[in-house]
Amino acid sequence: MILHNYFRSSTSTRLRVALNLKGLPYDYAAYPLREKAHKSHDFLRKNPAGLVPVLELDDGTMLLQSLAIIEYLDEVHPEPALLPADPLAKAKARAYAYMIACEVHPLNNLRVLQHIAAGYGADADAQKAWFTHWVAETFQAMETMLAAAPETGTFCIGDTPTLADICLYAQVWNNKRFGIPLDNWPTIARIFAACDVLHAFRNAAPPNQPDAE
Ligand SMILES: N[C@@H](CCC(=O)N[C@@H](CS)C(=O)NCC(=O)O)C(=O)O
Repeated sequence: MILHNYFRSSTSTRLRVALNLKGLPYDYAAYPLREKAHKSHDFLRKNPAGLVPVLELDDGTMLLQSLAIIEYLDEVHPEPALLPADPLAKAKARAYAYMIACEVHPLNNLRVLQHIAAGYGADADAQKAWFTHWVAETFQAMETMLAAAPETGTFCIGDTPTLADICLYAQVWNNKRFGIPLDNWPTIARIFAACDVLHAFRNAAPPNQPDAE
């Protein structure tokens, strides 16, 4: 498999963690977003939406959307499971994942920050305030939920990492770019730290990628 991705992309980090947890080897193809490598003709043939990551399977199939790809990997390579088997626990794991993937990441994506800069005059400080606002909205709610939920363990759901932790871990790395501390969210900080000591997570972190700057 070839992972078409970028070290700083949090959706790419999600996929790298999932591949590592499953023990699946892949070739790393880097697309520097600031240089618009993801808008090249070559990449747009892989994903017409011009977004990373794309997972190219051995038969040339291009898989898009990090959560869809992770669920595909989980079905084809079931061990270790990245979603709980119990339907209720599975729904809760997905809910945390979607809180980040649907309610934080799309608002803070590079193209959104570039759009509010170019179209609405948002300078670096305004972009940071925007990014921080959307993180805080969801992280505060997640912290409240995780601190209260009986199923919260070492990780978001129990004591093994799931899709929820994968999304949490990648988003916290994204937050670091804007200097957002975790002080107000101690349960999230604890879960991030529990992930970060695992090789599968740490190895997937942005600074540990071949294209890291
Ligand atoms: N929902 C998609 C989002 C993919 C996405 O937005 N990727 C970002 C990097 S994290 C990207 O390619 N951004 C390029 C841009 O904004 O121009 C997924 O989960 O795969």
